[in-house]
Amino acid sequence: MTDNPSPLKFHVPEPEVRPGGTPDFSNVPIPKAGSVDRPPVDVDPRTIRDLAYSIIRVLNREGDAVGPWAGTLTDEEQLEGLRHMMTLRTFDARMQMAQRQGKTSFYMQHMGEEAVSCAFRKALIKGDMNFPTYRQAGLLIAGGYPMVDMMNQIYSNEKDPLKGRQLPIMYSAKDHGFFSISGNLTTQYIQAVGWAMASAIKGDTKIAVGWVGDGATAESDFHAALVFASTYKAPVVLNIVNNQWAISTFQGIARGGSGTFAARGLGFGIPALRVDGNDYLAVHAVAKWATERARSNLGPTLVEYVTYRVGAHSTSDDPSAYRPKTESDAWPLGDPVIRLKNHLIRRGLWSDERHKQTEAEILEAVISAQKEAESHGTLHAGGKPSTRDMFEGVYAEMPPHLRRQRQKAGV
Ligand SMILES: Cc1ncc(C[n+]2csc(CCOP(=O)(O)OP(=O)(O)O)c2C)c(N)n1
Ligand SMILES: [Mg+2]
Repeated sequence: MTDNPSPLKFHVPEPEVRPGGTPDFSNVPIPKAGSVDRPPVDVDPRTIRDLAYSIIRVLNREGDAVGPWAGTLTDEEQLEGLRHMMTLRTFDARMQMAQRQGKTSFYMQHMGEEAVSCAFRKALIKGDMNFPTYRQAGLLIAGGYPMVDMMNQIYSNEKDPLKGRQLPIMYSAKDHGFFSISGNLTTQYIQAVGWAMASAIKGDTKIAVGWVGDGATAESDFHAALVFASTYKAPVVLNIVNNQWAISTFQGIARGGSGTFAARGLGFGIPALRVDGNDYLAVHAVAKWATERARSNLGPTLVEYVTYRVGAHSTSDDPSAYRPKTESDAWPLGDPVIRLKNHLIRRGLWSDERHKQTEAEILEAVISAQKEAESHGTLHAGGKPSTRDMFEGVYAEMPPHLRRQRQKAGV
């Protein structure tokens, strides 16, 4: 023991830059597209630990699809993928505006992250269940869920499938493999593992997918989910969407001393991959790999999507208070819509003219859904769910205190 011990220090990670500074992403090394091996799905996890520290990429700077992860989608599927991402972006823009017009109290956008949920959805089959966060509406858009039902929920109007009982954008659609979103972050991660275990216990063939943001991995539920998933080799894919920010907190706080978020899986013996989240083709290829593992009784896979949240956290947030305004322009993995568009143009399957025309068609379809939804009411105008609905559908049998309250309300 020393007689004069030095004072102990406490460490708080700091982002590279603050507002007014020059954006710097030198902490995000970007491997060349096509440079990461694609192991067989039954690989021994101990031999692919490096995949938790690299980034699987398919689309290169020139817009070519290269390397062993390329080739999981047909031309038609790629064109459809582009349309899904464009639809989500337009949907977001219209709903963001609707919030500013007072038609809903709240909205959350996906700008920059469209590839993650849109491409992942295409690796799933009917009956599989997602346990999403609020930033995976692409699962619904790419799964063909009606936009008008999403808008009815956002407006909490008389056709709201959830009857005004959920915060706007916290959808729930069992038939579309979309478990009810919880505002309490990361509760869904353990639920995903539990659902997957139940599916296996029943001898079913359906798999589960858990979703979490970089910030919310700091919740205890994240770690508990990994324990159960690894011990019982649950048929689940565990996704981490690392969009660099958790409201105003940069990813370094939740990541702490760990090399990457994906690397958290290694201590549990769970195969862990990092993928370019702005590369539709790479996201799909990794989603196929991970879902095939789950379907083949090979157990869980942890996937980190490296992406960037271009927009504000929500309509209640102002990012200029905590990051440089130009930071999104400096993001080294580009824009997912533009990257897939350029790839399709390079292959002669698409053109700038067709892109503009499709943008106009999508805008028209979104506006038409919006008009229909608004005819059923918005936050402060028109039809609303009935007061009676507030009491229904929560308990199988209504408890006495709720019955009394309902009688008092006269409904
Ligand atoms: C348990 C819990 N803690 C805190 C919050 C408040 N909160 C809502 S979103 C959010 C940030 C989450 O960031 P991240 O997980 O990175 O997801 P992102 O919004 O970036 O997609 C916080 C702190 C909450 N809803 N639940
Ligand atoms: Mg985040």
